Amino acid sequence: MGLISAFRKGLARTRDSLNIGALLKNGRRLDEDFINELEEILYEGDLGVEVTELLIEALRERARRSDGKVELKDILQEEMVKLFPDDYSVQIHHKPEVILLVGVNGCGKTTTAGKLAHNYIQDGKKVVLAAGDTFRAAAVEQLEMWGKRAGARVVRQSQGADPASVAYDALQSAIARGEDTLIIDTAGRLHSKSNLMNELEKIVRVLKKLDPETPHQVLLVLDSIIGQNAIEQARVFTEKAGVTGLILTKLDGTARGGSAFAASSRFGIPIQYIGVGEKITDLLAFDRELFVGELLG
Ligand SMILES: Nc1nc2c(ncn2[C@@H]2O[C@H](COP(=O)(O)OP(=O)(O)OP(=O)(O)O)[C@@H](O)[C@H]2O)c(=O)[nH]1
Ligand SMILES: [Mg+2]
Repeated sequence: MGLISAFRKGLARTRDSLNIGALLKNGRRLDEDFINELEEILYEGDLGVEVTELLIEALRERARRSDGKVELKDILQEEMVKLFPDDYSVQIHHKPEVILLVGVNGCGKTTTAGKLAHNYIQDGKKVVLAAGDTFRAAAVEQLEMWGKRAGARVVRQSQGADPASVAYDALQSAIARGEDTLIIDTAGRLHSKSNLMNELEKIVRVLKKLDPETPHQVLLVLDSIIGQNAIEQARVFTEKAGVTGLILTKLDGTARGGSAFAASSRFGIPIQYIGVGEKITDLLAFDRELFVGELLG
């Protein structure tokens, strides 16, 4: 499947539910009526109050300056794209590149670890997965299954082991073996439980003993269905673990894709990937033009 159709599939429900396409029909112009109708849709579409106000203000400004020459849909596309931070391009090479996956229970971390490993392996990288969820029964086996599917080595210890120690071992062996990418899975944790959040801090601290620049990426995995809750999760995980990017999973199953704007725009944290299904190939590098384009239909 091509990238555009994959984005289309992933955003179908959100697009149909927002239905901005209908609003754009019948020769509408960028006037106060249009802006008010759009504002209502956005409030209901999980973009959040702050982001909605930001967008509406930008549209009013455009309306003041508009000479009517730019298509309404193009104006909307331009202003919505601007809501996403645009600094994804920072691609400094590290070997190994250390990626820590964090998030609440069931958001899709382990699945995403497998999909990410697959993506990197497709890119010709040697990938190692670290089974940092030592808490949940069968978590290690689940990751090993993904490792097998993707063709990645898996570093594990026994259930109940210290996740920081698993992460440390994995990094040490990845360095020794000259592997390219280390992806660390972690146990699901509620952002409101401070002991579990401190455990994340410890993983980061211990990795830094081996290499102070690691982890290079801390990716917060967010289940799209949580909507506005994404903001609070992004706030706490960023505070404790220095989140560098977001991964929005299960977009295929929900109409709440608008929350992507909220979490990303509010904290200026770029979305790196979106999950659009349960298969190993269902993880797409985020592209804000494609994302907004598909939303507008
Ligand atoms: N439809 C769909 N399902 C997904 C996606 N990503 C993950 N899932 C499903 O979500 C469920 C939970 O995924 P896991 O990867 O086990 O989530 P987790 O965050 O590791 O869960 P814990 O380790 O228990 O915290 C599984 O049934 C996955 O197949 C996605 O992008 N789309
Ligand atoms: Mg898991």
